[in-house]
Amino acid sequence: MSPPSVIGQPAADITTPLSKSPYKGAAVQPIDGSQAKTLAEMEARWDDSFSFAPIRESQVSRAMTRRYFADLDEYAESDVVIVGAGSCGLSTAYSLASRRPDLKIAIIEAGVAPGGGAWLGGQLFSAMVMRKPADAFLRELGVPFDDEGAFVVVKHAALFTSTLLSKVLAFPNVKLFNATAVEDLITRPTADGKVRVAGVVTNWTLVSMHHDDQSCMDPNTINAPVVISTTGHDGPFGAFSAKRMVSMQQLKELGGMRGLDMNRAEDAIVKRTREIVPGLVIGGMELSEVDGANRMGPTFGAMALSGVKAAEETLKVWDA
Ligand code: 48N
Repeated sequence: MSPPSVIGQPAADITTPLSKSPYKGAAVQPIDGSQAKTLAEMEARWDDSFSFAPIRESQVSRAMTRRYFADLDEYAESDVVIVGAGSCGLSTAYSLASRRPDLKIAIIEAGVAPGGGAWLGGQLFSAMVMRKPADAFLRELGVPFDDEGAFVVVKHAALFTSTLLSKVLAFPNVKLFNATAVEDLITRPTADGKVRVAGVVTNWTLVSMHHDDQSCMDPNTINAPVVISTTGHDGPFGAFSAKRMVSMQQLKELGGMRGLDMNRAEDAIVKRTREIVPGLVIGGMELSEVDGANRMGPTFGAMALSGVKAAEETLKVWDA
């Protein structure tokens, strides 16, 4: 029995695209080998003969743990550590990894889900606005957008973030350690009595959140000559490195994020993305807590271009 008709037209065959689809220009995906081509074929393929290849549970455990611990071993010495996989951190990782496939880049993200605040546009609305010239970054990623003149709109923020995330994770020289928090920074003294940042101190995020009710849950470490901190301006771990620089007396005080002013905020955040102390570059909204930039609210161009700039500032440090 053929399925009930959709939008008033009986489907001749559920594998045949509806000719009168309301989704104009809907890309009709070619049916590839993973999909049946006829109703008869559909029925046949799920019969008693269907079965997954056999496995022993320990094979699954070893497939995961061998890779994870090999990665921990390999990235214990990284060339760059990016703290925070929000829109700025991921844009930084993309810009750096695409330009320098020779650099080993570790991304540490406290959340189980990377992406930070970039899964929605603003007040839980879906669309994401980016002011020009950030559209160039979207073109580089291949993210489609509507051009509205001075700004562009991605139809769903998750389209930007998932595309960026998938490209970052596909780089062979990038490893994402999510559900992992940076709890401190590794430092070295400099000749003038200050500090150079030389890596990060990490722990499982769930462990970091229970230091007060458990004892002796010491952390792990990653050495790296450059750390890029993009931990945002709020959230349970927000503005992490800015706050740590104050508590280490390398910054006098937090700058204190100012009120919302899109025009001032986005220019300032991108222009001020820089190396704050030797070995530590800060970008994205975390910067508003370093020197009191305004917030920009639901527009994300500065996050993307602050990431591009953070990558360039890092290469300056690296090539210095
Ligand atoms: O998305 P965020 O919070 O930060 P950014 O700077 O990438 O993007 C900011 C942007 O989403 C806005 O806030 C927009 C533009 N609104 C502005 C406004 O005016 O309100 O991502 C930071 C990421 C998060 O995923 C955190 O989980 C993570 O950093 N994080 C950490 N990860 C590891 N260790 C830590 N200590 C840590 N702290 C935060």
